[in-house]
Amino acid sequence: MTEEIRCIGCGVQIQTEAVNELGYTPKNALEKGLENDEVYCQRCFRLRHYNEIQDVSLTDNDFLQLLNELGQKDALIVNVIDIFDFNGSLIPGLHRFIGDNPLLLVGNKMDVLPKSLKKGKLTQWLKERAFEAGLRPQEVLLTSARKAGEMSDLLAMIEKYREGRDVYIVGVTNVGKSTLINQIIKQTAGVQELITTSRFPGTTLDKIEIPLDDGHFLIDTPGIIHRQQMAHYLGKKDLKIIAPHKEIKPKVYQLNPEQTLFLGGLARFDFIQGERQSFVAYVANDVEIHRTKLVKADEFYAKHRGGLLQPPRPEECADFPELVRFEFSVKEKTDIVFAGLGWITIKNPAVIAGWAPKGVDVITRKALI
Ligand SMILES: Nc1nc2c(ncn2[C@@H]2O[C@H](COP(=O)(O)OP(=O)(O)OP(=O)(O)O)[C@@H](O)[C@H]2O)c(=O)[nH]1
Ligand SMILES: [Mg+2]
Repeated sequence: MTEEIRCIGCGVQIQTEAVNELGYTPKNALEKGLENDEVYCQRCFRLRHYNEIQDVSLTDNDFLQLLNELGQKDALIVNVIDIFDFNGSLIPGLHRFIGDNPLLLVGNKMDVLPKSLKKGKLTQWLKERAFEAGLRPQEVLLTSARKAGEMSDLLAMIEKYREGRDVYIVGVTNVGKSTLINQIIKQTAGVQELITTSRFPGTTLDKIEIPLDDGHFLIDTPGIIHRQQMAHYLGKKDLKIIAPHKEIKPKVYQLNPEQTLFLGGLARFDFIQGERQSFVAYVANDVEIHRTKLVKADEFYAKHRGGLLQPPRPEECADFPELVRFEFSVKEKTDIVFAGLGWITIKNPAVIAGWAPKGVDVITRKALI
């Protein structure tokens, strides 16, 4: 019997027969890989060298099964969330899945938030929101997995709480779990970019076990894909535009009531009622914002979607869902969040509406900044 071989990049089981199926690796690539003890499947190879994604679909069932296993394990659970997309990166019911295991909550992608933001305040905000979501983490930490030199606090926490056990890194897709593990491997073993990471959702396909020095493992896991996220409705090129790569420059708009902002052609914000005030938009710097009068907004959108209002780019427009409206009456400083795109902060009482493509969540929350 041949031993099961796994791709070190994504965890998938390697096979050399079916070219179009998961885990395919040409025979000669497999032999070469085995010599170096580093086998990558063809999908990872393409992703790593050409940034090309081959679509696969993991089902939510696979993910649920993994979560169900967690409760039975005696392990430390590290839940990574994307601090830029807090609401979109919560795993519903996580606290029920982890049983009695200790939990660390890591707010990753700290680097995309404005530098002016105080870490202490952000950590506090994160703690409060986590508590509301039913999570009871031992510690809450902030990280930037892409940056070297910010891992020492996390490493110390992991050592403190794991007490000679395995460590599971869990979280929804794209929050940076694999990037975080790569950074840990780099700093502890000096190996670069071992696990495959990408801006596309669904990169890691199965568990990846990284041995620790006491015979236990640090385990990377595939992330669940939240269907109510903007990324689900965008093409690959547009995905690049909406995901912030570097520090977001907040954009401030002085609006009178009955004015509207368009976030590209992806979302819309109506200031319906209230005193003239400033609104601050936090979206990736490449997302262009346009202002118009509320009465003309429908017409403006119909005319300019795919043109002035991009993304979606023209060839994606036909498949792009219509915008759906959610109205809110805001009393205190509040963020209106467009899942996976960003948010707008409202300081003073106002009646507003947020529009997002059908299927994408629009919610309000206590202001982050
Ligand atoms: N700006 C920024 N980007 C990050 C950070 N960490 C990860 N990323 C980016 O986020 C994207 C997703 O990272 P991955 O590590 O593949 O995410 P994942 O959670 O492993 O995703 P799945 O394997 O699909 O579950 C990549 O484009 C990373 O470069 C960070 O700290 N800051
Ligand atoms: Mg991953």
